[in-house]
Amino acid sequence: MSLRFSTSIATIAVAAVCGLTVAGSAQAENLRGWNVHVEDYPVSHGMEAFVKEITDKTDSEITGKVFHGGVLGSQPDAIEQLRLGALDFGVFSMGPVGQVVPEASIVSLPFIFSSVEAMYELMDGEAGEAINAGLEAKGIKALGYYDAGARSFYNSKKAINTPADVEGMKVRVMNNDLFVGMIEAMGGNATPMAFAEVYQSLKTGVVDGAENNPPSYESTNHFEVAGFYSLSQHLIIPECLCMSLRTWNKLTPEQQEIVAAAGKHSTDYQRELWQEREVASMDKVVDSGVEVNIIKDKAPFQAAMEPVYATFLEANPDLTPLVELFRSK
Ligand code: BDP
Repeated sequence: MSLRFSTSIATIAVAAVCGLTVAGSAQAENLRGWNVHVEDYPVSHGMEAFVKEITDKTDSEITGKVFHGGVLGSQPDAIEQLRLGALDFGVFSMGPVGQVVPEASIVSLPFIFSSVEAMYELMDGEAGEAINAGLEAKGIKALGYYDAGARSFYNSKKAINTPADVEGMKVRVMNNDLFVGMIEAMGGNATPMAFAEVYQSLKTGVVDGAENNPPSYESTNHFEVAGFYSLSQHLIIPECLCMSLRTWNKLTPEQQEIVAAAGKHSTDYQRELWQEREVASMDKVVDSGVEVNIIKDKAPFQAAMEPVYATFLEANPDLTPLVELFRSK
């Protein structure tokens, strides 16, 4: 609360100073970027490449700094800050974004994408544009979709092979009601919690498990305190390289073109890095003794998720055609 307050005061103060000193000329921008991940992570490298390209192509008219490791606050807070213009850009999982933008929740429906390739195709095409319009209506400009692979369950108790294995388990989820419904549909107890708190909560038994992609499971050291990783791959959630619409609207058309191109290039770069890191992360957790099990038959998990779709479509009947479009590939 107090952080948000002081940040907005600072923003107003900076805006006032800039208004006085450079009125009438093209305004130099120093963009602030939010990132939840550690510095050596595909998202982080993608964001750094984005800033570098913008700085180079604008001859430093626009510069920027990425604040890694979630030091500027939790993801739900950062999404709000970005909408207000107190943050200029960030990479957000569409999971928590969906709590603000209903369209964005479509990509958080379990098993909505048949594969990561289908996700790329849909997000880069007409379906992605429909989501982008929803984001824009809430003050968020999408510049590209990073890869975050597929999320699977991990816990400290036992291997999960069927939905019944989740029964009675305390599972941490990201901030979106959909994920609470997802765990409850299998008889588990869902706890929405900030990413930064998960390690300690797993360690002390506040939760039994969580779910994430291999690079996040590995880079957070969650594998050290939750040694069963069951490859359910129930969620393929892309991540948005997003800019505050307020920041975007301050740019000249030429600057916007540069920023959009940098967004596209950093997305291509991140997707390449992602593929490599997924393999490296799996190797690392397997080498450290994690018990990984592949769930070959995902049909029981898919069937268990029907109530999640029903609840979502009941609350958002107008999004039915878009959900169908996403399910068509
Ligand atoms: C990671 C996402 C990150 C989320 C995190 C989480 O990259 O944006 O904050 O999962 O589970 O995979 O909170």
